[in-house]
Amino acid sequence: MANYETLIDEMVELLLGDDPDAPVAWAKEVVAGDTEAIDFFNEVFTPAMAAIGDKFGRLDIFLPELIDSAERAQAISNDVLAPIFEAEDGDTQMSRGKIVLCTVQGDLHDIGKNMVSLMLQVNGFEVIDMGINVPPREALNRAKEVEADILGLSALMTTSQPYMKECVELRDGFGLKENFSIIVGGAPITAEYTAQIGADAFGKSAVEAVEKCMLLMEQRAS
Ligand code: B1M
Repeated sequence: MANYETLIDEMVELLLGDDPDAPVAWAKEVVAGDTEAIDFFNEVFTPAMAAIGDKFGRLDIFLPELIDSAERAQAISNDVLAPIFEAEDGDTQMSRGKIVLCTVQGDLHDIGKNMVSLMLQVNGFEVIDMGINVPPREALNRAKEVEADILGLSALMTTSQPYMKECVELRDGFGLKENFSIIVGGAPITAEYTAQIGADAFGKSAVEAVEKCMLLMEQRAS
């Protein structure tokens, strides 16, 4: 049984250490051992990034270190985890549904959103990823234009969260509620906030985002 606390500490140390290549080499070893890639992502990678965020919030580290650690984390995600999840790919012949996905306006964080995108794709969803800093109207227009089933919104900052609310209000105001559902997620987002803004679903993690999107598709079909 892996000791996640120790692995979290090791990952944080390597993300902030002198050797930029060490985190990828270390992560490869960890997932080659007795830790499943998905458990590594949920129980080590994501909490380690939260710990990096806490250090930044406490001024233990500064922006250059935050940027370097994010690049190293993205490399673990792209070079170690993504190939494993892609290899475990399910039945991609069948499309479970079409999802327009983006990080909302004012927000440049995309490590989590990219993992959500990957997980949705390997589980058979067609994902149209609009990237980061996407204004509400652009997101809604794209969802309408491509006849999406679901619009997925990611936000990592309290300052960008209100754009999720704006997306829901605009969708409902334009009479598009029947056209597509809205799922929201990101570190500061909660089920309470989701209900408060009238979004249709909340994903706490990339895995939960897939489960919730499947549920939304079932609800839309019934
Ligand atoms: Co920034 N940052 N950052 N940052 N950053 C946070 C978010 C912060 C909480 C750190 C802190 O101070 N404690 C803080 C926000 C505070 C607040 O909101 N009040 C913050 C700040 C302040 C900033 C800047 C303002 C710093 C500055 O410039 N002075 C700046 C803002 C830039 C901007 O967006 N306009 C900034 C910049 C950056 C970097 C560019 C350096 C880098 C991002 C690189 C990138 O994304 N390409 C970065 C990082 C890495 C972080 C932290 C440390 C880690 C984020 C991350 O990648 N987590 C973050 C601290 C934290 O999150 N606690 C922080 C790992 C990732 C796997 O988790 O994204 O939560 P997460 O995604 C999860 C789930 O949330 C969920 O699934 C994912 C996988 O399981 N999920 C969804 C996510 N989206 C979903 C969508 C769904 C469903 C589920 O449905 C559609």
